[in-house]
Amino acid sequence: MSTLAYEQILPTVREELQSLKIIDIHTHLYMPSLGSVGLWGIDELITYHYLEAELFRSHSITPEVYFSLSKTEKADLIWKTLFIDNPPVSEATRGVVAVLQGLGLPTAGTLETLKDARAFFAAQKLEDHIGNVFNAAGISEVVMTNDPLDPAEYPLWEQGAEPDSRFHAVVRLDRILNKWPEHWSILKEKGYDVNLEATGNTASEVRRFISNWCKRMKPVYMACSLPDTFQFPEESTRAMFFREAVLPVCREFNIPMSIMIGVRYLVNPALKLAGDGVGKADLRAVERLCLEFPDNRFFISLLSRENQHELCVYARKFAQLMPFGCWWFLNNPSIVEEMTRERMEMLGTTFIPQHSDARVLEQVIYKWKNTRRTLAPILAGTYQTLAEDGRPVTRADIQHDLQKLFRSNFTNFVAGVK
Ligand code: FIX
Ligand code: ZN
Repeated sequence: MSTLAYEQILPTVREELQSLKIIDIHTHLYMPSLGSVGLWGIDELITYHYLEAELFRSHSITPEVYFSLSKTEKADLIWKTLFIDNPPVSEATRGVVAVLQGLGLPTAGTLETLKDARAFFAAQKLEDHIGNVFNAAGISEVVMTNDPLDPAEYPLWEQGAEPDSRFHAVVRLDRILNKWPEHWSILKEKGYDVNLEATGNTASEVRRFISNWCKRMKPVYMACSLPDTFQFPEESTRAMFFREAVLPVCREFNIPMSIMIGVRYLVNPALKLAGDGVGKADLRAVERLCLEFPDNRFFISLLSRENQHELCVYARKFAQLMPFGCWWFLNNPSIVEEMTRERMEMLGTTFIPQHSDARVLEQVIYKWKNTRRTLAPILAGTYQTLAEDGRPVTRADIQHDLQKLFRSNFTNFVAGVK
């Protein structure tokens, strides 16, 4: 294959990114058989917690009054405040506009636009709509976040929720690892010999619980989010569960553990899901996990911008670490650019650049449009510099790397192959 001239590199990267079918490795989307746990449609898009946080900066309504409104009333208020009264220039507001554009709908900041969108979504059949949305986003499949202790979700799994090859399961463990006192009794009621103090058979029973859910869900990995204060080792129930339950089950099923560190939960409780903040983590905990568990593989995403460079250093020390995504408050072009450049410079293509974290189905359209738009010049710049330094670049080189970055780094890591 012929080498690319300097000026051909950026358009080639753009073309290959556009035609690539991406695997979205962390979302809060759900396969259709999990029913209303999965969110979709214009009112869910407009009441996304990112937009709720932005509403309170532009309107005098208090969170208490806002959260007493109906879904439609909330969406009406956000639409008027953030899309009509003000141009939607933030990442999250512009995202809704990009979704409407991606679905061929009107995008003007008027009440008519919202009325047209509601009519469009009301006419959609979810099964067909999922395919249309995945096509528009350029993704082949997504990874879910499945909580075996979520009362809205676990009964559906116990009744035998129909799998869907476009949706991969993940066993999410926050309620066990971070909120044991509030949740131990659910395991007890289900016949597991556990107690609040996590003594006796608790660790082995938690291991049995997690193992049983892995048999049921067939997850591609297990996951948890962790506070910025996370430490390991430490004298805690969480550390014991990691050592005696979670990581042994990961080895039993040969799947990675995804740890997402840096959340300061409910900094402002009144904002509910929008109330979380961010804090810099102590990555010596990651270092200790890698040293103590060399046979475990870890996906890792950190919420603080200040942790990103040291994560690249740790990934150079421990091949069992797979950095992924520009998580949550980092998923903005100004930071995605910085993070991706330093990852390419220090890790080559041995990381996963992005996940959407989509909570509403159609968000994948704007989140992946943003990622392609932001990353194209970063990736092209890397190849242009390589060409300047004497190594001509081909379209095949670019195809090879994009496949790794957005597909096979994930599929190989979950399978445990290099
Ligand atoms: O813990 C997580 O999976 C976070 O991504 C979410 O809790 C968070 O609310 C989110 O959706 C961020 O984008
Ligand atoms: Zn998430």
